[in-house]
Amino acid sequence: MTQLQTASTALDVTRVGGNIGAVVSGLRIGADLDPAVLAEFRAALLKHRVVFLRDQDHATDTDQYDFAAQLGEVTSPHPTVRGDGNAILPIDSEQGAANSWHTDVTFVDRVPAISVLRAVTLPPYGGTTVWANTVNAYASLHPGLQALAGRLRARHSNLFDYAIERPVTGGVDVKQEHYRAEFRHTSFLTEHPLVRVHPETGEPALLLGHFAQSIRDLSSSDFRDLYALLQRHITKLENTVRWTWRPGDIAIWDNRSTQHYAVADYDEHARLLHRITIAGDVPVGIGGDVSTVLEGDASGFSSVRAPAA
Ligand SMILES: O=C(O)CCC(=O)C(=O)O
Ligand SMILES: [Fe+2]
Repeated sequence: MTQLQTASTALDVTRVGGNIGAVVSGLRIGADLDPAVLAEFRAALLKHRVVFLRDQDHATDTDQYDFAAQLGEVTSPHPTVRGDGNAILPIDSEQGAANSWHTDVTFVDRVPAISVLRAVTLPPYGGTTVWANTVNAYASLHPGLQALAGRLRARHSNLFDYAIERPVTGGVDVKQEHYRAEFRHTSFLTEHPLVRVHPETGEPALLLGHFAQSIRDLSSSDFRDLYALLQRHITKLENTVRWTWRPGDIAIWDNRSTQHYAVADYDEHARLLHRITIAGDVPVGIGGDVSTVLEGDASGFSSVRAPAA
């Protein structure tokens, strides 16, 4: 039998779905990871779009931060939400649920590259998270639709209409209202190419999700129909992976090639995760066009990484 010459691998990568998602084992998060391990980890992340680490029960906020800092520049918690005042954005069921499809923080020009999400408190049932592959969604479109999408630019705002995306049932909750007000206290509006080229892999990906509010020079009804059509391709079940959280789990996703959705099916149970994001580039379209800021200054969120030439 021929011996396959492969680089020594420190990590085990086990796919979860055929189009997205893998469990990575052999990595204990914290400071000072071996550069070779980090390189392998990053390659797995770029390939599988979202990777899951299990059994990281030792991990504290500091371990999460130290790990994240080895993946790139850590951003502040959020452009409008204070979080822990340093790097962590608590994803707390008391403040609401992210149960609509989105890519994180697309209302600024410097869309985060990577998100690192750690389970802190989990409900006894439900509360899964689903990710979808936006590179695959683009690649599987009809060439005519690819050409159409490639010519368009969408406007993303943090003032999107929660009432439409997430109908409130059972009255308005004070903590949720407070969070919503904090989220919206400064308005951001950024125009992105609808198809962005992934800065590390060169792959085209659809850039949409719930912060997208309009498409330049398109009527709102045409926007809604086109948005629905493209989101349907993105969120086709075969293009997704659904993760059932266990204590000690950490999910890391490439925010440039995915959308995600937090399934809010855990009744009144508490659910808390801690998120850290890694700074990303300003998106560039397939024609070389760059995202432009229409409103808001995100310099306090992360430094701007110039678009790759
Ligand atoms: O609650 C979750 O599982 C994910 C929430 C979310 O959208 C995020 O962490 O960016
Ligand atoms: Fe999110």
